[in-house]
Amino acid sequence: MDQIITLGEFIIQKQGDFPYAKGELSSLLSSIRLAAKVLNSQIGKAGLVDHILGGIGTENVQGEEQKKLDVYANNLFINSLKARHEVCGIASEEEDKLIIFENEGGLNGKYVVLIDPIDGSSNIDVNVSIGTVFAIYRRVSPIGTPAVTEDFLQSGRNQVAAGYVIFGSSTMLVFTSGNGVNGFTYDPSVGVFYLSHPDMKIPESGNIYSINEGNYAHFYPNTKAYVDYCKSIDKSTGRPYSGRYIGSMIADIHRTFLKGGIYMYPKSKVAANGKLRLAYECNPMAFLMEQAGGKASDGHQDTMDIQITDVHQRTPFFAGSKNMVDKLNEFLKG
Ligand code: AHM
Ligand code: MG
Repeated sequence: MDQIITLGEFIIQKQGDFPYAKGELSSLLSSIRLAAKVLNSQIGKAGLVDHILGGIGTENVQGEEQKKLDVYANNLFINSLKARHEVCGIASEEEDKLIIFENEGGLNGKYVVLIDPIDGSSNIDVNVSIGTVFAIYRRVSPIGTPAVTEDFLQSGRNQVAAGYVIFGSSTMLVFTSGNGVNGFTYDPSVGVFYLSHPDMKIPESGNIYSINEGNYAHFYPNTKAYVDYCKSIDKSTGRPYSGRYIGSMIADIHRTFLKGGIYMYPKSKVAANGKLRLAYECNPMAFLMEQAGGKASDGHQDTMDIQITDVHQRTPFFAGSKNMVDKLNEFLKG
């Protein structure tokens, strides 16, 4: 790369690429960038600071124990997005109900944000990568009125931007606004995200499969058959594949973006629709995947074509290299 570009500069340069560009989406992305920086500094201290680490004894809407950092991150993103007056409402994994901004700035906001503030919460205590994943839509309700449920139940195809932040060995923000995928790496000493992965493309094929295979006994026969296929020997297709499963979807998908492979969270006899949430986990990842030349599916249809009826609905999720997702779909069709 012959030129150093910061995320801030990139957003300004590309403003014209955003649909309905008037700087609002840029401002919105800037507030996510700011929250990501603050969260980064807190996550770095998570092992040190007792009042952030560990459970607080309440459960979120999914019935999962909320970690303190989840609550912190949730409030951070809500407050940061509210402050910019571009957003009329937020749906969060941590909130049972939609958050509708009824202040003047909120009523006039043109976008809704759907977010999982901390994905991979169970990895916080063990110092393993976690992340934030978000989807941005234009509202469908009239500007000047409070946001309504329909604003949040839009087809994944209507996303105007989506992205994730991975807090790993370095912190990265990866996003798309429908013109390819770009990744930015954070330099904490300067407090700046630099464009490090321009125009990310996922390899068409790979040799890594990523699934919680501890659930194998609960999988349906077609899923078991595909997992067995990944582990069987066929040198012409690079099998057996390597198995990698971090247990943080963002980290597993990030690796998949860079190295190729397939990430899977299937339905099973104990999880009728898998585990991951369509609106704020799968749809944004599917948008990024397609923009990078990859694919995301529930085994039957593309993730972004799934009909959404509930903001917290779950879906089986398979994402990664196009050829591998196509192969998986063949197995699940049977
Ligand atoms: P979370 O948002 O509550 O952290 O849950 C989502 C996470 C994903 O990051 C990850 O892929 C999955 O749950 C792991 O679940 P499991 O332990 O069942 O394999
Ligand atoms: Mg979470």
